[in-house]
Amino acid sequence: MTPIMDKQTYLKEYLDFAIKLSKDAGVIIKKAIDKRMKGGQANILLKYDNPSDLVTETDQAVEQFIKDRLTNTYPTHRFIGEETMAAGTETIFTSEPTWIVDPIDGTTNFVHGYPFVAVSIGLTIDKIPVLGVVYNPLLDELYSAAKGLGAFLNQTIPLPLYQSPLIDLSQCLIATEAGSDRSSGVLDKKIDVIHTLLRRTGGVEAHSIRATGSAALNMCSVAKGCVDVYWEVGCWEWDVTAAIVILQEAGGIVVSGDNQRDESPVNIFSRKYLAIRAADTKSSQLKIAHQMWDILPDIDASRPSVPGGFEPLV
Ligand code: LIP
Repeated sequence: MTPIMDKQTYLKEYLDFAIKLSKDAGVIIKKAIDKRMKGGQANILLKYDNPSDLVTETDQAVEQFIKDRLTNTYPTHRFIGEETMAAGTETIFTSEPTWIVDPIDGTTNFVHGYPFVAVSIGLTIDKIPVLGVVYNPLLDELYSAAKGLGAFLNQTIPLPLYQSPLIDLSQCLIATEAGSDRSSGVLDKKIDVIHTLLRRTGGVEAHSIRATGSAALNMCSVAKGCVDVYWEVGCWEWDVTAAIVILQEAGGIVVSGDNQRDESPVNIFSRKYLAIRAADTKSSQLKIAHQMWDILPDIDASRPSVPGGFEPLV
């Protein structure tokens, strides 16, 4: 990047770079899954000894591949990656350009061959998410966006694909996830929310619930317009940063997934996300957000104490 470049020009340069990087990473993921589906091993490891939070050697290899390529190309930029943080590196978040990467979002799907697996590459500048690329190499679907440049599927098809008025939560298709915290204090509250969303008597009786097993792909489905709402508590900044930009550029909003009713854009480190698709008016999006907030309990998603710490150092 040269100083005379304007913001959109360098964002376009970063975007082209991230798209190529995601496709190259996708080749590694695709090869690994093909090998596994022919009887190979996934070499599954457990993160923090949690049997519900899987990591594989492919997650680690793909993250190293992405990190090396980023560091060689943009040596002054910072890096936050799922596996780097899991290995105990501190999360340092500054105004410098910072790449926030999940090498495989949907690791459990990767292990089972369920085809909702994505590499997620986000970028913040001045602490604001400005660029996102989410690539599913199994379905060959690439979602990309940069601030002010629009959001696209496979680089040419503008998002959202589908658009209709947002009327009421009862008419919504809602994505959510079980997540990796299976303690009953957390799980019971999530199941209660799902029950309230689906129940007829005293509930919302929404159209239905979906779960792809990938936060990034859930949010990209909202960007596409085929899912109206996505709510998750407990996933991480690397799961959502790229997809937040894609959804925002597709006309959607992402606010806090707790019950504080904060209408401003979500803090990417909050681990509580509520995404609403594009609609003809902001007030109809906020109506859906408030209807969700009406039923959301307080769920603990504090950042665990692990070697190196997980609180972002700012
Ligand atoms: C996963 C998320 C998923 C969430 C899991 C986990 P991973 O990411 O995308 O939506 O429910 O807790 O965070 O671990 O496959 O990168």
